[in-house]
Amino acid sequence: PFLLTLLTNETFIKGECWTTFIDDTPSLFQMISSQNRATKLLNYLGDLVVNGSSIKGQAGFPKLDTDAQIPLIHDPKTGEVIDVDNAAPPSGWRQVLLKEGPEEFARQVRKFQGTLITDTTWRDAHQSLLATRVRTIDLLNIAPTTAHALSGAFSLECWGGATFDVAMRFLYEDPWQRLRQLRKIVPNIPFQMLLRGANGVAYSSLPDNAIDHFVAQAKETGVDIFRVFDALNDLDQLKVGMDAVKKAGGVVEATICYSGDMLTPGKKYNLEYYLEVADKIVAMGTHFLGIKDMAGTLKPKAAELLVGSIRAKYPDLPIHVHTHDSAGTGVASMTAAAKAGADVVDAASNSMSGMTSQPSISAILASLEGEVSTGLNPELVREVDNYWGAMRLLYSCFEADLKGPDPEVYQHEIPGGQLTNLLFQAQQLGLGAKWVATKENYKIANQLLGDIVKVTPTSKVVGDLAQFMVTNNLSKEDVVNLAGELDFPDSVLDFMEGLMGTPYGGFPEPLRTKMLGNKRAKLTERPGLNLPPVQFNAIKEELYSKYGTSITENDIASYVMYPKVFEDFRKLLHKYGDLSILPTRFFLKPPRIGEEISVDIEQGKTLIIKLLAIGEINHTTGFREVFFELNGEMRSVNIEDKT
Ligand code: 3PY
Ligand code: ZN
Repeated sequence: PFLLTLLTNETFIKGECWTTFIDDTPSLFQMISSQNRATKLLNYLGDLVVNGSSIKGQAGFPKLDTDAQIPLIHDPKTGEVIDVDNAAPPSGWRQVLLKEGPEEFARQVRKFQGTLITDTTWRDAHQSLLATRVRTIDLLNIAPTTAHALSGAFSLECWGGATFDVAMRFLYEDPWQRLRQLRKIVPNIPFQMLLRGANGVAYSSLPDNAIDHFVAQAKETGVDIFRVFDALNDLDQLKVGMDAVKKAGGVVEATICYSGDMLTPGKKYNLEYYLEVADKIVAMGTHFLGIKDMAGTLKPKAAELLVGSIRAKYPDLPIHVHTHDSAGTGVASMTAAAKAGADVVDAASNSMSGMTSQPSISAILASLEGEVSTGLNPELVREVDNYWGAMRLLYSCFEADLKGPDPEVYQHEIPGGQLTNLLFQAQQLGLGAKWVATKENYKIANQLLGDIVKVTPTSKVVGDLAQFMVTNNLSKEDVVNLAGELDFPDSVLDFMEGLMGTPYGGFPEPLRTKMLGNKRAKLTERPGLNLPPVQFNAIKEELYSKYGTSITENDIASYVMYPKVFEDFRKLLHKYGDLSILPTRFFLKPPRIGEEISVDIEQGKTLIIKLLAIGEINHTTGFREVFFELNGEMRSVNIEDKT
């Protein structure tokens, strides 16, 4: 049809005005562009049909075989259905932030009579339960409803942590586009991200100017509140992230990472230690103090003691507590934190809560009912969750299938997201029987490394060492005795070199010296001081020459954070186009013959695609022709059969 349109275009026939032809006939070129996009999409679907899903970590197909329904939510006063697509959402805490700025916003949150809620469903909950695989389209679909139903929330945690690289690496989507699109739909609830201090959203330190650039982009694209942590509670490393947020004008939530159960006598990380870290963070200047219990080892009594002690010392400091429900005490711990004076606690939508995720939002509201107000309406919260129940089925192929709480978390101290990840890996490798050995060796690896605070990236170091020990059948003594000869995982050597900062109490010796040998030097100061600054102009030139001038500052930030991941993502984008528009069912599972797929490629433009037939393999080329109907017309694509 394009050729036909072109050949019948009068200007084209007359051969007139070539220079203005493009400007005068934009519809023709929009047509080329959308046909091009449609062809790329058919190539993805064709590949899915012939070769199956290429999504890493996918086991089986979604259990949901229909479109998920968007739940209707009701006005609490009138009982009428809220028209979420057309009615503006009620103003929320973001309006306070935009009007008053970060300091006054923090003051007003502190003054709120009660405890507010951060909903982590869009970030940590799916990072912890579904291998971070929830796609943008499924967040966008529920965003208008969420903006209404959770308008009183402190924040939606929706970005950062593992979502950044997983989006490009495994979902073939642009994380910045996700943020921008969500921001447009949710103008009223602050957006929160997780920033790994001087590591940005990567696994070891980056040059300081890379962190500044990344954070400025994140703020500009839609993040309001930055939960900044350092995996070793190394304050020099933490400060890099905090300073970047301050420069960008964001809300700083500098965070203490809570490791292990401080109520157990003799623990390295005890109340005294945490109060000392809190003092130093307060002295550096932060809008909020975060407490991040990444493994879920903060028992209710410890929450009461820790939050209560900080509250007594700093009556005006807003405190935000984060936990995981791995041991099953999440609701009790958050309730205790709220009663001890926490201003904000984290929770996840019910169907996305529990176990390695955050505790259930409705259970927390019920526990606090009549005693502590939260600014949320329990009915609306419940209504939104119907959607997440369906999402759990849609993403069933990424479930680690944890069946219940793991009280052993007080011993192994594995962070929530990592616990499911390790279990999932053990199952996929057919090493289910080695799961107990993995947990046991995780404890041993932690001791070998000097009992460190474990959260990304240091938790990966401990996990990698544990798996290395299991795979190579090494005991604690073997690691110590053979340290100079063994070929340790890179992450372990990075940690020992000092590329993730310095652990409290120093590095384990003589193990560090033996492991590093003459392969690596020992850093004596924070890594960012030695890393050469990123040459942004040179990078821009390089990316322009590879991908053209449509490269944005967001792209540059992605490249600086994950060069290879970004380049691989661009290759896929070139091959398949923007796949974020494809409904998840058909992103993960081939359509059946005759099944209709509806894809909104842009506002007001929908493609209706139907798989018609799969051709025989051509034994000379190894390709198959796959036939589709696209908006009523027959189209075919040639796909290499790799099976
Ligand atoms: C991350 O860094 O991704 C985390 O979720 C740490 O808890
Ligand atoms: Zn977490």
